[in-house]
Amino acid sequence: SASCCSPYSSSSAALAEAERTIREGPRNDWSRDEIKAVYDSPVVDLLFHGAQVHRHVHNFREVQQCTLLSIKTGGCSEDCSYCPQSSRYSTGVKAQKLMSKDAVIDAAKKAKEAGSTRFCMGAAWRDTIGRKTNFNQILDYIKEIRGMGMEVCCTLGMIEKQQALELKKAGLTAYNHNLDTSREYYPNVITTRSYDDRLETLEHVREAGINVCSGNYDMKQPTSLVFIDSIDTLIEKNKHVLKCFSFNRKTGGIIGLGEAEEDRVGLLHTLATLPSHPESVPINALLAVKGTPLEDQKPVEIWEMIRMIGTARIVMPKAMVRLSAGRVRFTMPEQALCFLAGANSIFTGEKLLTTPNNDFDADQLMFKTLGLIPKPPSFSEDDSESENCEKVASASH
Ligand code: SAM
Ligand code: DTB
Ligand code: SF4
Ligand code: FES
Repeated sequence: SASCCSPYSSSSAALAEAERTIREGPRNDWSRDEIKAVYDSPVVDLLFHGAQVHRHVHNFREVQQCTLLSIKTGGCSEDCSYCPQSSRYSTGVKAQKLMSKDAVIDAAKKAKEAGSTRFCMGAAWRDTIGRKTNFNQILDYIKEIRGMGMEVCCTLGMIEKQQALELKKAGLTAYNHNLDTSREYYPNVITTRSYDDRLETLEHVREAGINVCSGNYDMKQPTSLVFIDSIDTLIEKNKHVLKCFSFNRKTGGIIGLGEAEEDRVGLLHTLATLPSHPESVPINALLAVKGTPLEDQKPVEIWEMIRMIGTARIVMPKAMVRLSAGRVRFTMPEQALCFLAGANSIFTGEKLLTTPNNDFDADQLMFKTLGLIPKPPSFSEDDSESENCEKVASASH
């Protein structure tokens, strides 16, 4: 692109867009070319201006630690070509049933003791349709772990709106559902569901928040409502009257699948132009697992991670940008660059879902060496939220 071509020019799209973001706040009318220009900026600019936006919007040294647990492993009917849990590939991952309550709560307690503030449960399912018993069990796990003072999030595949409402009511902090790659590249990676199927689930999760809100604003102060064109700006501008405003969506992607840079830009563009930015954006680097169709992919380089993270930070300033799978391959100085570019969340604990993660001791040392601060859990201002959601959830039956 024209914005970054002269070797003698010190201006870049990363600089211009970071300044605009700081001046005008988040926006979701990005064009693909604008995002491409940020992505193509010199790496040092992505590092510096990513850091600028990061420290303007967040507590710069704070990094969220969250622990993953695979509560239902393997035997998945989908064909995601990166995934060791698909039943179509021989990866040595054994299919298991949903873990018992005791085992899950025990793992959450251990994670909390180790300093984690968010507990994430993953299930290898295409969707939750027809899994009522298991789904209800998971609602119970969520309530219990939330009651321990941790943020709880989960990723269970595709869900319907009613289920999103029930999750919200149980106290779920966020729902994770990745778009993974660009719309164009998607069919090369997954054939058993479409990009639009994924977007639809994200929409259900978003609507669960909006419904809750629209049933829940304080009618005693109607004059303080500011009406704006879209429901998102309406919610944003009326936070003071709307007791709970949006259900957190967590959606990101995975790089190193053989996609072109254009596809990475395409993914970031889709995310940054959602009706509201995701609460959190996981950036995964493929962990090539033996037995999957992607077992021989070339490992992602640190510079590719930095480009993704810095661009995500500049175009979605408020989101938590998560340095997710693949971190185990990066050294401490390499991870330091990711934090500088704008990453502010990681997965800690010995395992991700099925693959090994960074050592507990190595992560402790990294926090100490780099001067990182563990991010405390944050809950919505109003804790009667789940009560209100209950009304809406039962009303919409
Ligand atoms: N079944 C659920 C779903 O598909 O939404 C949740 C679990 S799935 C493992 C969550 C995400 O982990 C995927 O969308 C992908 O981005 C990431 N992931 C899975 N396998 C990976 C691998 N081998 N390397 C890096 N990231 C991976
Ligand atoms: C996400 O984007 N990455 C995490 C979490 N969300 C669920 C999962 C990574 C899984 C890596 C492969 C595995 O351990 O099985
Ligand atoms: Fe199943 Fe999720 Fe793995 Fe795809 S990524 S095979 S849906 S567990
Ligand atoms: Fe919970 Fe990602 S699945 S933080």
